[in-house]
Amino acid sequence: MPMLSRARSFQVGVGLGLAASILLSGCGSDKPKSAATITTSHAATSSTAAPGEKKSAAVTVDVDNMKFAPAEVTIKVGDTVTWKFSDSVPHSVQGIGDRAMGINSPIFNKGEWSYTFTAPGNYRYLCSLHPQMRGSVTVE
Ligand SMILES: [Cu+2]
Repeated sequence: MPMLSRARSFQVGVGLGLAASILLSGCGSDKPKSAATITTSHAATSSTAAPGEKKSAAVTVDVDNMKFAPAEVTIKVGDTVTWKFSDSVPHSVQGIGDRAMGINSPIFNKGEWSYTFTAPGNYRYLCSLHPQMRGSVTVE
């Protein structure tokens, strides 16, 4: 009797070595590579590391070259925005709509004008002489 010892069951056990299934997803935390945001020069106001006392901050918007820069700023309630007029032609800051009624500067050739925002919301404004010049202040 031939001993049929050839019970070779080649189980092709290709154990899928769990390779390369780890998606390295935990890298870039704060590095948006798309340089799409133009309005973030100093949109963030002061450091929030003032324990206890609520300190108001100041943000400056440059009015030059026929535009407000940055055109959009974000501040907190109680913060002050100062518009700094430096252009060769006069400009002003005039709020758009009821909410922004209080924003109404004289016409400046040179100088600064400030406004303190006391209620949250989004405030849009323009230059009364050049209505294409637009800006907004978001108060959080
Ligand atoms: Cu203007």
